[in-house]
Amino acid sequence: MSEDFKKLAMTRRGMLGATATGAVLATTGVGATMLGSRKASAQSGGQGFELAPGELDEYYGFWSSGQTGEMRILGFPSMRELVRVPVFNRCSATGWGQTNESLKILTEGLLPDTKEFLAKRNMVTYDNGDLHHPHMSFTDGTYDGRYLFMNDKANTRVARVRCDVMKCDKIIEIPNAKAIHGLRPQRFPRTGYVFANGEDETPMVNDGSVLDEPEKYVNFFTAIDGDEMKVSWQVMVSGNLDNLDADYQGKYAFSTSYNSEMGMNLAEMTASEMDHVVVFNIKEIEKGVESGDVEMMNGVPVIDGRKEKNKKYTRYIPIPNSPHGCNAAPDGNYIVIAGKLSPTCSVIDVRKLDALFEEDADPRSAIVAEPQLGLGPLHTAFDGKGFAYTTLFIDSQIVKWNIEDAIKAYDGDDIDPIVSKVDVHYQPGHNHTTMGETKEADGKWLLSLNKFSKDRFINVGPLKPENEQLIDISTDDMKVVHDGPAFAEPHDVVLVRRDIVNPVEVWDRNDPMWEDARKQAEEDGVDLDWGHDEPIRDGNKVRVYMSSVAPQFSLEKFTVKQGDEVTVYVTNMDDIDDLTHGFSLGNYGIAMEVAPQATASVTFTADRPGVYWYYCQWFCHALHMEMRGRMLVEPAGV
Ligand code: RUQ
Ligand code: CUA
Repeated sequence: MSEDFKKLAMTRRGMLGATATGAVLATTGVGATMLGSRKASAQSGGQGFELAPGELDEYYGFWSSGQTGEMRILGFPSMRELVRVPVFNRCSATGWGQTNESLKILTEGLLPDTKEFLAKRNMVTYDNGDLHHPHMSFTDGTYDGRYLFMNDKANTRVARVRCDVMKCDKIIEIPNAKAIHGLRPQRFPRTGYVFANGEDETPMVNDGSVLDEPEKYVNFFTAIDGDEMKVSWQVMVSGNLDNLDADYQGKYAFSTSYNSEMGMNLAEMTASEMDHVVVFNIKEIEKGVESGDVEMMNGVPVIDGRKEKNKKYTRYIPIPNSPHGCNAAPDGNYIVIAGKLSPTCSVIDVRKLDALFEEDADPRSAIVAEPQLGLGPLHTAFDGKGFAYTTLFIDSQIVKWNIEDAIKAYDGDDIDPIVSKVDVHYQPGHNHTTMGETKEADGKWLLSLNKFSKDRFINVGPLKPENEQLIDISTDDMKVVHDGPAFAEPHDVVLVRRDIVNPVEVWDRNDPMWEDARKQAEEDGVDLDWGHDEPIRDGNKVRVYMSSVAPQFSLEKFTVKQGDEVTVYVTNMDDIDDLTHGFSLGNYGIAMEVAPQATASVTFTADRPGVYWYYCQWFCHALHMEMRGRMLVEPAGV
């Protein structure tokens, strides 16, 4: 019958062409081309952000979702949400967390003791995540469109999303460290390393032998090989680590620490006037790892970079009270540290860092400016024209200031670096400019990610959305032109020029994502593309191979026995863009997405006897409702 299905599928598509194959339903390209020449409407003097129907955005926005655990892709500057990419969460639409392909990604990078711990709770992986910081891979100081990397603060993980298909392909749990927070890919020469900060300090051997003895707690900075997604090395540090950035030269990385005190409560954590930024000397650390100046901890070479230890690896720059944001300016010369409890930003000149690593250097010698900007500075973005834009959480404002003027003022010149301030609504955390964390910063748009929306939208009850405001910075003043509500809790965003990101329209049948399915089909002597008429039985393990071509599955039914461990493989043989099928198995709690030319699989125990319908849950065709079939489960003992 699979031969028949194949023929039928081919004939149907050949005969009816675009009408019946779903091409009509899936067409979006025509409208886009027709309307493509229309100009976005100009907003009072500045640039347009609203798009007419069918017009396309200039930028991709890759949004974190905080405690929702997914990544989101928005068109920018229209701020239209396009797609959600499940990462640390579960997803009903795509089957992320159910399919064998996603479960492999969600489980293979867990630490052994985590697997054990979860197994005792009848879990295979963590169910939640807290995704703060998505960042794209770099080559030579600008985005290269290969990968996006992101952290999970909740369960100490780092994930990678492939930009060709916009799916997560690797998740690793980081040993030794706790609560991965700040994360940045290396900018130069390429990514390379992905750096990740551990925020929460714990005893090194965290087995209960040390509990309430904070003086024995430690914290870790981690370098991950972004190509292999393996931890390369770690540095043990003093104080906790918050946000980080890397330079444009490939020599140093920087982490803020709001708790140099290693305090355990609010009073202790904010006790001292000065905290610090840790500067990591990447080349020296690599040499140290190479020469074996490390302690192996859970399989990772760890360099001791604590404050009074081996000074060649790290430097601790004193920074006023509880610094937070850490952002490298596109000119490659400056790192801006936001003061949070201090109304200042501290500017580090990276050209002074070699000297900082000399014996007996003044630890503040690389600071070249410290402008007073306003209350609660959290993060800074750049326009590539010498200006910095810092969010002021407590003032609910963004302040635009000139970096060179701030340096002159620090040198004693009577000059005010502040250019202007704009109100945002309310309490901004991160902000981001178009291409702003690359050497190609273009100074067109600024996005302010505000933690509170309060009265900006109709009331939805006590739990309110965040408010992300679009700000036109193409002219001298800053103009808020759009309010964009978003659900929990987009911390951070990267805004990437459209030409850099080039995802495919349909999957490649040879994609590694379903490598296991390919191997299994080969072992079973089955054509994974077109499926097989009869389930393959191997003891109580049963494998069902089917394909889908709109509006049919190759199997209208299959039969298994109660108690069988069933794996269903579905291959979508449609190769038209936007023609996704799905597989939902009613009252078995199973659903998955199968995009064009993809294979997806799911394994479950058929412990409910009877007739169970499966159906395609992605609207694919005029006869989409008819795209269904039956699983017949014979009762045990029959
Ligand atoms: S941190 S609001 Cu998680 Cu990005 Cu600064
Ligand atoms: Cu196939 Cu809906």
